[in-house]
Amino acid sequence: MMLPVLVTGGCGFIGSNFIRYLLETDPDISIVNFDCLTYAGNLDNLSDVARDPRYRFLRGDIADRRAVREVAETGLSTIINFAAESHVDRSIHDSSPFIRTNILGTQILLDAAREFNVPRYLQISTDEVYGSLGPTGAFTEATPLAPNSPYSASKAAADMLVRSYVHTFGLPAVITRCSNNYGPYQFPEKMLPLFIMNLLRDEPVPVYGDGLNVRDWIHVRDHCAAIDRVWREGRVGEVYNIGGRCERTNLDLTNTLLEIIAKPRSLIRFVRDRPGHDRRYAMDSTKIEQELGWRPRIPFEEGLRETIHWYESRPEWVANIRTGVYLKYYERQYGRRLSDRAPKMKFSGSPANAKRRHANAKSRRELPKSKVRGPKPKRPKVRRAGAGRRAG
Ligand code: NAD
Ligand code: TDX
Repeated sequence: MMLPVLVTGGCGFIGSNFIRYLLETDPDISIVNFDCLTYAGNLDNLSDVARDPRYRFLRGDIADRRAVREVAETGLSTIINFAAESHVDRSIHDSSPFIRTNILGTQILLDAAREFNVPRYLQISTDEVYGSLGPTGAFTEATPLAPNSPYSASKAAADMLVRSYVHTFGLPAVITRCSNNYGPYQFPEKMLPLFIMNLLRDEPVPVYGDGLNVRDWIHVRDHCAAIDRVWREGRVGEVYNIGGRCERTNLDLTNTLLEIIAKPRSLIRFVRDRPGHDRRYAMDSTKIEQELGWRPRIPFEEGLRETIHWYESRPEWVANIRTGVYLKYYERQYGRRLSDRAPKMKFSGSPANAKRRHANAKSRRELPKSKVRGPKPKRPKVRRAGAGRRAG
């Protein structure tokens, strides 16, 4: 039997789909899933395959050098690194875990691959490392990296490390960069599962800014098929872009969801924008299509319907996630945004816009005065006598 493939982050969205894909398509495969189970890691995602003799779960942190060495010294045929902090909004709140896992963790995996002569290393990266596009064109593998969020900066740093290990040490590594994935088992902090789950509960959906940001959507199964090709046949030292050829504005996508789930447009809320929000992503996947014969196969509407149905028919999976920690995150991310929302979509949350919003609401009598909140006046920083000391 072949040495195992080490899949890191296999309890997350794409990793769990990829493990299931490998088990379905390769009878001779042997997989070790190495995951430290952050908030996004979920053993339920693989409960159906947990007893498969070709699969083993090992709880471990890729930023823990000793733990990584221990698993690598047992012998591996490949390392496929999915493990990451993956949500842009969380990276804006606190980038520290992103630096630790995405950069340090990648470095530790690369060192282990070198030390134990692992014959293949695949880094799962993202379109976001290229930055943001104008209204036309698409990212190619030659597009310079220009990450705009702490998340994408940490992924770009990891890509640069991989590149340097190929160049300096001859490490047999390859990088894939994919666009926005959708499908089953996605944690509902990302737009699609969040919106689907909210709509199924008749709750509002928070669209950032004007809703005209564009993403290139791909079904996770198409992404898994592409990773499988690149892992087996991709050329060492190369980058392969993977895209769905499916650009949609967030607003178009939201309207499609409303139509499929049969919910009213009144559930749309235009809320304060994500800081530094990239306007448009689009991937040119010509290279993987021509070199490796891959192309996306799942039509978007079909994949979307199937995905909605999946969330609808998994109330237990959803209930296990919608616990206190998730609700606390939701409140932090959306509580203020939803109560501050603009009455008209075209205004964003800048102070100047808040003034216009206020005036607009008053003149149209759209909002009761008490509900219109402008930016809070800045309070002077005055230290109260005795502040910081406990009354004793
Ligand atoms: P996810 O957040 O759903 O899952 C991440 C997984 O990594 C979780 O199981 C988590 O427990 C694990 N993990 C986190 N830190 C770890 C650590 N220090 N050690 C071990 N395990 C750790 O992410 P996802 O959406 O499945 O993304 C997987 C990969 O694909 C990421 O590298 C991401 O950057 C990349 N990617 C994602 C998308 C997308 O649309 N979701 C698109 C392109 C690329
Ligand atoms: O509540 C929301 N409202 C909203 O309008 C959320 C969560 C998102 N959005 C917008 C922001 C984006 O324009 O929807 C779009 C998609 O947002 P996310 O689902 O957060 O994805 P994105 O920021 O595009 O990044 C995703 O694709 C690339 C993944 O999260 C990354 O891990 C991947 O690298």
